[in-house]
Amino acid sequence: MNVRLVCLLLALASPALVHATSEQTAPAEKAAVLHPLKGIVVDVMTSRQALMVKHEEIPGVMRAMTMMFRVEPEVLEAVKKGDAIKGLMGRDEHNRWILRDVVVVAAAN
Ligand SMILES: [Cu+2]
Repeated sequence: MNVRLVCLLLALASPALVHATSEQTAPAEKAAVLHPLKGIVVDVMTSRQALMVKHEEIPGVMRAMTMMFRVEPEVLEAVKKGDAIKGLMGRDEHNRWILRDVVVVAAAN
């Protein structure tokens, strides 16, 4: 079997593989929907591995409010009270609110 034939077979096979994979993972993908969020860190809750964030409205998802988000441990070191942040909010596999890809857009004075 030459290389070109192998490539052709892979090209023919891959859409079917992608389709099968996306069907199997659809529920997880749905649970992992993330929405852009902007807000201010109200508190760094190290013991709960979470931030309390006063966030702006997320159109179609959530009104503006102050709420807790679980974050990666390194985020707890990278942000401080009063920082303006942006990130992606969603829910984890336990249905808890999470914030991912947290970036400080304006550090607290
Ligand atoms: Cu909220």
